[in-house]
Amino acid sequence: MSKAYLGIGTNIGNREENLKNALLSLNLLPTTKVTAISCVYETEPVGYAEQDDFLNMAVEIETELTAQNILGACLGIEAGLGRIRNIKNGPRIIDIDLLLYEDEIINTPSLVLPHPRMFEREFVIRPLLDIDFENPLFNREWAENELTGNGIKKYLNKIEID
Ligand code: X6L
Ligand code: MG
Ligand code: MG
Repeated sequence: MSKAYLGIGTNIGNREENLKNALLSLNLLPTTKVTAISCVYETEPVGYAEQDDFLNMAVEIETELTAQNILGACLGIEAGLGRIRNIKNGPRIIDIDLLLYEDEIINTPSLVLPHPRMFEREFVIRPLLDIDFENPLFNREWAENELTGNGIKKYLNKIEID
């Protein structure tokens, strides 16, 4: 069984529903269980400013799938939930990023792990630290200027899945 961490973001439509649908879909993957979820944050867009605010969260999964399998599954779930890829860094119904898979270092054209820009993005790191503040994969000493709280606010302590 392997542990992996995923970042999820959405800024189109019913954002809470989109997050719930992503969690439900992940939990339906073969051999896979969502084992921890972060709080939900409302975050200002980064990379392309002229779009609505995001909801972002992180999840931990346990799975027998490989990192490549998970990547493929995430792209499949995104498509299934109606994601259309047009503007680079633009608005999306759902974005599911594989951030970490155990302590594996992967450098292939389709997948780079750990996610190369995760440590620069507070909308990724904040939720991960909710899940496991101690995890050596992402608990390195954060410089004061890295986790500012700017452009990110807690939106929900726990998303309710009925
Ligand atoms: C210079 C150039 C500085 C580009 C930053 C940052 C590009 C982030 C892409 C960047 C740059 C991204 C989300 C988002 C996106 C999200 C929030 C990306 C991909 N996804 N903003 N922007 N949440 N708040 O999930 O992460 S586009
Ligand atoms: Mg992303
Ligand atoms: Mg993505």
